[in-house]
Amino acid sequence: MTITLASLQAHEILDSRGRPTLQVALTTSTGEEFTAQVPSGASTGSGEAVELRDHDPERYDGKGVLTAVAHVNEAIADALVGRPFAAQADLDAALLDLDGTRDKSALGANAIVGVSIAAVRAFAAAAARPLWSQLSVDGAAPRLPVPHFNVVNGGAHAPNALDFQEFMIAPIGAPSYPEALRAGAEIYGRLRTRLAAAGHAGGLGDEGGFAPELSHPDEVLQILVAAIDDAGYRPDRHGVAIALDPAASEFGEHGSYTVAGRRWSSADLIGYYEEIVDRFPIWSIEDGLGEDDSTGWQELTARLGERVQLVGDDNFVTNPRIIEQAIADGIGNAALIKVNQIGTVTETLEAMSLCRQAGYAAMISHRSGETPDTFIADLAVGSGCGQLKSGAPARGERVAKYNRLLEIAGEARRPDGSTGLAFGIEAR
Ligand code: 2PG
Ligand code: MG
Repeated sequence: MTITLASLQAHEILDSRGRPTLQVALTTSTGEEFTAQVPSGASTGSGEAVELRDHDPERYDGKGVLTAVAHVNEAIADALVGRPFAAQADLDAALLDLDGTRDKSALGANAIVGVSIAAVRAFAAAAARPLWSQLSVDGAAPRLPVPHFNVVNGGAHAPNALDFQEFMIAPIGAPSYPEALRAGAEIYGRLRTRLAAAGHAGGLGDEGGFAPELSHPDEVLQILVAAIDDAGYRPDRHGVAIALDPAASEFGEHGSYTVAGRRWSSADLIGYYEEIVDRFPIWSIEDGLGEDDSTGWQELTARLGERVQLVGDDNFVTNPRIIEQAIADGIGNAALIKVNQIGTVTETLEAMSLCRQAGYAAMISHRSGETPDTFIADLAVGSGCGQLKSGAPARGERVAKYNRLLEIAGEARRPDGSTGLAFGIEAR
C-alpha cells in the first residue's frame, strides 16, 4: 500500500525526565495525521546512533533538540513530502540516504526515528490493519509478551547507592497477559509495603521502580522474593521469575567493576551471577558485564548461557552489524531491542530477524526517558518475540505501554471471548 506524505512537522516536547525530545507529526495525501514521540536513554551504549542535542548552554542545559527539529522540518520534509513510498523499507532507506553517515550524526537518530515511527503508523492505516501487524519478523506469529516490570531502580536511574540498575519481575507462568499485568501490580504494591516496613522512603527512580537505600544486590533479591510470596504468587522460574539489568558498563571498565563498595573482576562477577542464579529465581541477566569486556562476555556465556537468558544491550545497541559479529563470537544469547538505539523501524526488524535466525531471543525495551508513545507495545506483539520491558506498573509513560497491550488483547478477541493472540515466551 503506497503512501504519499503531504506534510511533515516536528516540534520540541518534554520527556518523562523533563528533558526536551521530539514529537513528529506527518499527514498523508488522504488527510490523516500520524504522530510519534521519541524516547531517550541515560545509560547509553557508546555505539548507539547519535541523539542530536543543541549544546546551547542557554537552553535546557544544552539538551535542547531544536537542531533535530529543524532537520525534520527542512531537510527531511524536503526530501520526503510529495514522494510516494510503497513500503516502510523504502522510506527508511530514503532517510539513511539523506543522512549519509554510519551513526546518523548528520540528521540525528532522534529526528530520523520519529519520522520512521510516524510513517509506520501511516502504512498501517493505509492497509487498514492494526499497527502491530506491520511489525512482523520473518513471519513469526504475533504474541502478547511477558511484561518485565522494573520494580527496584538503581544505577544511572536513581540517586541511591545501588549499583545494579534494574531488578525486574517477570510473571512468566501467568495464564494470560491481563493476569501477568495484575501479578505485576499486586507485587509492586506488596513491595511498597515491605520497603516501608523496613524503613525505606517511598521514592521512585526514573522507570517508576522504588529506589531504596540498599547497596548489595542480595538485599534487593531477598525483598523481591518475599514480596512475590506476600502477593500470593510463586517466586520461581515457572511462576514469577526475576530478571536483572545490572547495566555493568556504568560501574566498571576493562573488566574491573565496583559493586557495593567493593572491587570485582569479570571472573568475580560471573561467579556471583552463578551463585545468585542458584539462590534466586533469576531467569534473565542483561548487561551483566561491560560493553568493552568481550572476553568476559564470552566466559559468562560459556558458563551461564545454558541456564539463563543473557541479554546484550550496551554492547549490541540494536545494530544488525554488531549483533551479527556478537553471534559469531559467542556473546550472549539474546538482544535488547530499542528502536532509537539504531534509528529506523526497518533496521530494528532486521536486528530481530538476525536474532531469530541465530536462535537468539529478543526483548523489546523502553528507554529511561520516555513519553506516552506506545509504539513498543505494538512492536513486541507484531514481532512475536514474547518479551517487553517498560518499567514499573506505575507512572503514566510506563503503564501506557502495558495498557496498550490490554487494548491489543481486547481488539484481538474472538467472538467467543477468547483472545486470538498467544501469550508468553515461545518454547524453543
Ligand atoms: C537499559 C535502559 C532501559 P536507558 O539500560 O536497558 O531500561 O536504560 O534508557 O537509560 O539506556
Ligand atoms: Mg540495559
